[in-house]
Order: sequence, then structure tokens, then C-alpha cells
Amino acid sequence: MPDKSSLNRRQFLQRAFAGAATLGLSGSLAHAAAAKAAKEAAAKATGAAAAAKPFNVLFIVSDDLNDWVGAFGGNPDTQTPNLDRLCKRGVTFQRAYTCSPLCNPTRAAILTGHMASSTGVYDNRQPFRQSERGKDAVTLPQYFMQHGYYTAAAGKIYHMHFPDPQSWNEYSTDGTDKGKSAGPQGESDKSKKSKKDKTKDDGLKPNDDEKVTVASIEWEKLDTPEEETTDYTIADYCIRQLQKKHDKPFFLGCGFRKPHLPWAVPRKYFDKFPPDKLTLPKVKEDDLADVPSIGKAWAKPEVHEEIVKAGKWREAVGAYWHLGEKLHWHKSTLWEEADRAPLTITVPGLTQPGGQCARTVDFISIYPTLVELCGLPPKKDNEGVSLAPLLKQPDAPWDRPATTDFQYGNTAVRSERWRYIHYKDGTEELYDHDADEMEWTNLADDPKYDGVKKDLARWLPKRYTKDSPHQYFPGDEKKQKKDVDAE
Ligand SMILES: [Ca+2]
Repeated sequence: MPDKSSLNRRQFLQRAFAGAATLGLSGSLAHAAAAKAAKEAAAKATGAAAAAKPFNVLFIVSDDLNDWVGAFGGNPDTQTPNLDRLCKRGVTFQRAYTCSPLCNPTRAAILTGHMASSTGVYDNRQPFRQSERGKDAVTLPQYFMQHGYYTAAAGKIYHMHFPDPQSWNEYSTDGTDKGKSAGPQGESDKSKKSKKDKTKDDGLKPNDDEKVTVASIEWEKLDTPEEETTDYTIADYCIRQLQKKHDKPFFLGCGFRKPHLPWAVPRKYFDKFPPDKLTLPKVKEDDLADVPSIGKAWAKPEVHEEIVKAGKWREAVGAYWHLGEKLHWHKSTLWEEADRAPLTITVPGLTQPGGQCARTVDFISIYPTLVELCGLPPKKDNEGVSLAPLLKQPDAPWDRPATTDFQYGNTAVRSERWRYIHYKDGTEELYDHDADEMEWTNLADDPKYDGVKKDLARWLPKRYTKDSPHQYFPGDEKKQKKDVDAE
């Protein structure tokens, strides 16, 4: 095992990502990535002769990172130098949207190549392998495995409860709650003595004196060394994989767990951001007045009120989904702030450093993109389209909007100018981003925009698959009741 000091996380981001794609799940920043320069492989991606040497793939995902990353311009105060450097290596997609503004459905969509509206996987308690569409699906890593790749991963790639062992030749148990059943030949670092002291979710020793909980949102300044954090462990595993000699091309998944709740991180990351210096999101107090009832029910104005009343808004702002915009906290809406997420892809020999793409893309396209870039046979049932033309030429003609599903029957369609939301009861929202980037004024009821709505509605799912089976776990009783109530 290499000395940690010889290759820290910063260097990992600097060096290991010889070529990288970064994608952001709503909820999750994901970085997907290709590695290892090979002119032949680039030629392959551009339709030239077959490559002699295949690409490796480094696929990096961060859970719940929103667009408050320097390269995506979401907030003036955030400091994300490593991510910014990573983005500068390749093409950054400024209008990239998650498949669903929730963990399990978006991961299931990215990894199966089928949207939630096709699989019926709409929430966090639906194993995609129990869905009709997903039970025999060949997932993204499986497809690479079938074509001669060695697949390995650490951390949160699939939703934690449903790790899908058949996707991996090797899966590190470090940094997972369900690690022991995560995969064949699972690697566990038994030297991590602190493991028994860890809190349930985070892998860190609690510091109750400096823990704040307001409206179910927690943050906590930790004195735990950074080296003991789960994400550090996950990065360590991936570094070890990259430093190994490989007989086969590899697909390596690196699933970071932050910035998902709880925001329990070493104290130094709080010290960098004194609350009185932070810029708060812009909020229009009556913003929800023109929102249909389903959208209004998803918003959490009461949470916003509780946080503001507690005087904790400034403290709570921390690079994570809605932070008060549209009076809403958390994710789980079809609005811009919950659905837009960082995506960057670097392909040696194909992408130009510093490339910026303003086309609307969605994460369902990651699967066919990586398949094409690596010269695998096209997988015909993928619902997305390859982004390779935009990697080669970021301003290439592109007529596709991005779509995001949330729960049964609800979808948002995002073109370069418009956001159109269609709810299952037929109600709608329409926002003109040329004039209203905060989505304050719903234009859906103005007949002047009927043509715009009709044009965007062409991209809605033709049908929605009914909810796939739920699976509950001990301690889920409250959640179960909430889900049942919602159905
Ligand atoms: Ca409004």
C-alpha cells in the first residue's frame, strides 16, 4: 500500500485523472471518467479506425453536490480548486441535468441506461433489480465487464442498500454501510482501527458539543483527522487501483459520499467559511404562489421558515441542493436548483482543455457516451444518446433538451432557454431562463406560450411504468409510512 502522504486526495485529483469525466447527480456530483491517453482510442471515438489500445474508465461520483462548484458558477463563496482544475482538463457541461432529483432513481437510471419512467424506480426503497426493466439489465460496469474490462469500485456508486455485486469484479468495503455484502472479492482495510468508533453514516467520531440540528438538517465540526474520513478511504482505494499493474483495461468507480448529509466534516472546512461572509440565495417571498399544488407540496417552506427563525440560514448554507431558493430545502423537485448538476468529461486526444458546452444534456447519456468512447458495440436499448459529438465540438448542433423524472407521472424538460414541468395531474410550470434564471414567474397559464409548451411536451415520456416493488429495512418504519402516505 502506498504511503498516504505520497499521494493525497488533491494529488489524486491532479494526477490520477489522466482523463476524466465528471458528472453530477442531482443530488450527486458524479465525475465519470475516461483515462489513459491513447491516440488510437481518440480516433475510435471520432469514427476512425479501431483502437489498438482501449481506454480505461475512471468514473467519479459525489453524492449530492449541486452546482456550487467554481467551474459551474453557482455561488461566489465556494472554494473548489481541485474540481475546478479537473473541469479545466476537458469539457464542462454547463447545462447538465440529473435523471431524477433523488439518489436511487438517478443512480438506477445512469447505471441501467433506462429512465425512472421506464423502470418504475422512483424512490430510495425500490431495488432496480426487482423492477421489470432492471431485473435482467446489463448495467454500465457489467457491459464493460462483458467486453473484457476489469471492474472495481469503492464507495457509493449504486444506492447503498442495493450495491449489485454482479457489476464488479472487486468492490471495496471501505466507506460502505453494507460493505460486507457489496461484492465478490471485497477488499476491506482492517487497519482502520477507528471504524468501531464511527458514526452510522459518516465514518467519523461524533463531536456532539458542536453538532447543530435544525429542521432535520445536521452539521457538525469534527476534530477527526481527515485521513479517517470515509471519502479519504475511498480515494485511497482508487489510488491503489490506479497504481496497480493491470492486465486488462479497467473501469474504476469512485463514489464519494459527501456533501450528502450529515454535514459532519473536519473543522477546517467550517473555518474557511465564516457565516457572516456568505452570500445567501436570492428568494422571492411569494414565489410559490404560482406553483401548482404538486410542486407546492414538494417544496418545504416550513423548513425554510424554521431555519430562518432559528437564525441558522447562514450557517446552513453549504454547497448542497436547494438552500432556500423557492423557499425550499433539500432536493426532490423538478426545479433548476435541484436538477442541474456538474458534469465534466475528459477524453485524452479528443477533448480540448477548458472546453465549455452550453447544450442541454442529461445523465442518461453517460452510458452510451462511455460505450462509444471506449469502442464497445452500441447498446441499442440505451435511452440516452452519446455525447461524443459535443466532446469533440462543444458547440456542435444539438436539438435535444434534457429530461428529469420525479415520482410517477412527473417530468421536467429543459431546453437551452426553457424549463417546462408537467405534473401527473396535468398542471404545468414554464420558466424562461433568458429572463428569469431564478424561475420566479410561471408562464404556463399564458396562452402566448402554448407553442413553446407543445414543442417541449414532445419530449415527455410516452408512458410511465408503475412503481416497482419496495424493499424496507429495519428502522425504516417511519419512512415506510411516509411512502405509503404518499401513494
Ligand atoms: Ca413563482
